[in-house]
Order: sequence, then C-alpha cells, then structure tokens
Amino acid sequence: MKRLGLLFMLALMCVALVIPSIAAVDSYTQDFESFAEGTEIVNDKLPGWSLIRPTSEGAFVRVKDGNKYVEITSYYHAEYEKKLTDPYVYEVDVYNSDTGNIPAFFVRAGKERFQVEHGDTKAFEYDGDDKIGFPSVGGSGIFVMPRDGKNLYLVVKTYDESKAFKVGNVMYTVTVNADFSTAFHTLKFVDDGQTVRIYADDELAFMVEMSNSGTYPLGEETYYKKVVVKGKEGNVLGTVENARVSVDSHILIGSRHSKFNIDNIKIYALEEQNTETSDAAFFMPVIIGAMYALVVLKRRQVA
Ligand SMILES: [Ca+2]
Repeated sequence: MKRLGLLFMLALMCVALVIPSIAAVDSYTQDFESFAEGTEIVNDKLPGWSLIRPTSEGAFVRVKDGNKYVEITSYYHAEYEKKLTDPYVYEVDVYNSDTGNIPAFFVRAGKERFQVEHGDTKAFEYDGDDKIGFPSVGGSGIFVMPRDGKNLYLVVKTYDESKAFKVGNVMYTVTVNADFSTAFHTLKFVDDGQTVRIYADDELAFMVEMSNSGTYPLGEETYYKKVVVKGKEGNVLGTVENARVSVDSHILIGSRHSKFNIDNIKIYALEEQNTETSDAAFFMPVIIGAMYALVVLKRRQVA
C-alpha cells in the first residue's frame, strides 16, 4: 500500500510538472511565402484564424522584391482563434501607404460582440462613437493604428453609457521613428498580463498598465476597467477608468474601407524558455523511470 501511495504521489507530480508546458503560449508564425501570388486569404485559407470579408474585396497575397505579403483591401476582420491567457508577444509587419486608412491591430479584445448600428462590433464595424474624429471600429480591447507616416494611434475601447451603443473610445497619439507609410515596419505587442508594451520596430511607443477587473451591465466577459497609458518616456498620457480591455486576450486585425499590407505575423510566449517547462522536461524521464521501477517491483511481489 505504501508503494501505491508513492506511485499516486509521483503521478500527481508528473501532472503538476506538465501543466506549465500545456498552459504556455503556442508559437505561431506566418510569412505568407507558401502561398501562390494572388491567393485570396479568405475562409479557412489561414489556419488558426477566423476571417470575415463582408464585401466583394478581401485580402490577397502579393509579391514585391521576392517577398510575399498580404494586401488587405476594404473591410476585413481577422481573428486569431486561440485565446491568450499567458504572457505573450505578438508581432506583425505593417506597411500602410495611404493616410486616413483604418488599419486596426487589436489586442485584449473580448470574444463577445455588442450590437451597433449596422451589425455587431467586428474589427471593421463602425462602433457609433462620433467623437473620436474617424469611424472607430470594434467593441473591446485596445487597438493600434500605424497611420499618416510616423504617427501611431492607440485607442482604448470603453464602456460608455453616454454613447448610442455604449461603446466609447479614448485615443492617444505618439510619433515614432519608423515610417509605416514608406515600407514595412514591425508593430510589436509585449503583454506580460499586467502591462502591454507597444513597440514600433524596437522603439517603445506606449505602455498600457491594466488593473481593476470586473464586468459591466452590458456583456458577460471580464474586463480590466482601469488602464494607465504611458508614452515612450514613461510619461503618463492618460488614465481610463471605464476601459473594456479583456482579461483574456484575443488578437484581431480590422480594416475599415482601407488598404494596407501585412507580413510576418509572430505570436509566442513572453518567456520562450520557461524554466518550469525545462524542469519538467529534465525530470520527466527520471520520474517515469521511478514509476516503471515501482510497477515492476510490485508485479514481482505479486508473482
Ligand atoms: Ca513574407
């Protein structure tokens, strides 16, 4: 009986050690090099993503200087299907030559959508908030728009009783070194679960500190209600107390009547070399060996 108890303990240890490696963020990369030129990225063409193209124009693989990328045209909603609950990094290369475009790169969007004027709050859908200066999209999360050359816009989605559809926005702008209107540059989100750091290439542009999670009268998911937005020098740009920034992060790309290009999507764990995972990998053969020895010993005793 003693040995059975030990066996049970060892099995529990195995499970405990395996859990961190299961919970880690799966690495994802997409450089579009495997697609034929002109391929439309629609329906199930991009494994791991849900795609919605509400009009006759969508997203197509283009080639320039031997590199394949995707040109998104008009209205588009691309949603990474995996919910991110652990610290992660999300990178995407963006080239947006047109001013006035709405290329919205969301993180920490919720899964639920809210009804607005022409449907629900997809990443291309105007949310009805006419105070922001452009037809803002989506219903939750934060989104970044590389637009008008070196300008980076950060929009925090809010729950706002004063708006027609209770979706509001607070926008911040910084100027960065990368000019997204002349070539591809990397937009990078480093999200440790408490702070989202947003980079243009390797230049820190925004820090978004999140706290005070809870629910709102509209919807069922849990959101961080308070966010403090800081600029590249750590200066506070503003505080939002009614933010609708999801506790579980969904990544969306939205395009509203716009044309821009994306390439090199990467999603990976913030700590790629998770020490707990390494420990599990190291100790697993030892534990399995010990269990095997005990089982053999037990059988011999029975025989
Ligand atoms: Ca490429």
